[in-house]
Amino acid sequence: MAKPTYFRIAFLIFTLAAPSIFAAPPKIGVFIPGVREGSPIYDNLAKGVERYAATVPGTVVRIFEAGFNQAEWEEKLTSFTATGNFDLVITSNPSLPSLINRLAPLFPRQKFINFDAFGAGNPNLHTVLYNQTEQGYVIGYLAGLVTVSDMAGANSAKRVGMLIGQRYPVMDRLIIPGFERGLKAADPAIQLDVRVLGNWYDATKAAELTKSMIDAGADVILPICGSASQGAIKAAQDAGKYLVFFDSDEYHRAPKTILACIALHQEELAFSSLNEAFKPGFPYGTARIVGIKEGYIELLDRHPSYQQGLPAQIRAKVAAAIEEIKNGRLRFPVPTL
Ligand code: RBF
Repeated sequence: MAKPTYFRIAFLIFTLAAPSIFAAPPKIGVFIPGVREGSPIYDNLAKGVERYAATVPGTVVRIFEAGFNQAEWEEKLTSFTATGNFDLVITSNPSLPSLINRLAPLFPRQKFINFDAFGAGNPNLHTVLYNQTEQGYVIGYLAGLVTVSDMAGANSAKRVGMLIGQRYPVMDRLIIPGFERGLKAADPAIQLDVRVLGNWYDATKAAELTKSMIDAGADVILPICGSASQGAIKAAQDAGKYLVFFDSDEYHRAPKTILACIALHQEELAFSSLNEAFKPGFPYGTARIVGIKEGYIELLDRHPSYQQGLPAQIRAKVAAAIEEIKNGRLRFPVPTL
C-alpha cells in the first residue's frame, strides 16, 4: 500500500475516534449550598444543568444538597469534589469563591463555575455576579410608589420592610443600598425597616417578623429568606398587605398579595454557560457581572397579577426607570465585595 493511503486510513480512524476522545459527554457536579426545595436560586441552577444534560446525551449530572449548616459546606464541597471525578463543579452562592479558592491546591485541575458570586484570579474558577443593586433599585422604586399610593392595602406611613435570611456582603453592599435608593427615588421620606431571620428556613419566625414590621407601619415587604418566605406570605395575606419578590416568578403563591417579582434568569445562565464551558477559550479565571441590559435580571411585568394589581401610573413609572437602565442613563456600578 502506498504511503499516502496509510495516512488517509490513519486520518479516517482519527476523525471517527476524535469526537469520543475530545468531546466525551461531561460529568457535572452541582453543589447546592442549602436545599433546592423552596429556594428558586438553587432550583433554577439545577434546572439549567438538567436542561443542558438533556441536550447532550450521555452527560452525567450529580446534584448534591449541602444543607443549611454553613459550617459543614467546606468539608462537603471537598469530599464532593474529591469523589465525583467531575469535569466541572457548578454552584451558586456569594460565599463559595473563598471556599473554592481554599480547595484549589488540593484539586489543581478541577474547573468550577460559581454564580451569584464574585471572584477573579483563580484560573480554574469562573464567577458570574448579578447586578443586584439594579435589581434592588427597580423593585424598591416600585415598593416606594406603592407605599405612598392610595392602593387598598397601603397606609399613610411611608414605611417599607425587608426580611432577610442573614447579612452578607452582597446583601449589605448591593441589595439593601439598591432597594433603599429605589425607595428614596419614589419619595425621599420613605423609611426602610430591615429584619434578619438568622436562617433560610424558619417560616414561623418569618411570619412573626413580618407581622411585627406590618404592626410598625410597613405595607410592602421584600422577603429574601429562602423557604421561610412562606411565613412572610401568610402574615402579609392575614394583614391585607403587600409583598414583592426577588429571584423568580412567585405570583402563583399569593395572587393579589405579591405585586411584583424581579427574576434572576439563573436557569438560562446555567444553560448558556454550560454550552460554552467545555469549549476551549471559556473564560475561567474571570468574574462577569450581568444585569437587566444583558437579560439576566428581569421584572416580570407581563404577568396578570402585575398588570391587574398595580395602578397604571405606577407601572408606567417603573417601566420608565427600566428604560433608563437599559439605555444607560441610570447606572448602578457594582461596588467591590
Ligand atoms: N437564598 C435562598 O433563596 N436560599 C438559601 O438557602 C440561601 N442561603 C444563603 C446562604 C448564604 C451563606 C448566603 C451568603 C446567601 C444565601 N442565600 C440564599 C441568598 C442568595 O445568595 C441570594 O442573595 C438571594 O437569593 C437573592 O438573590
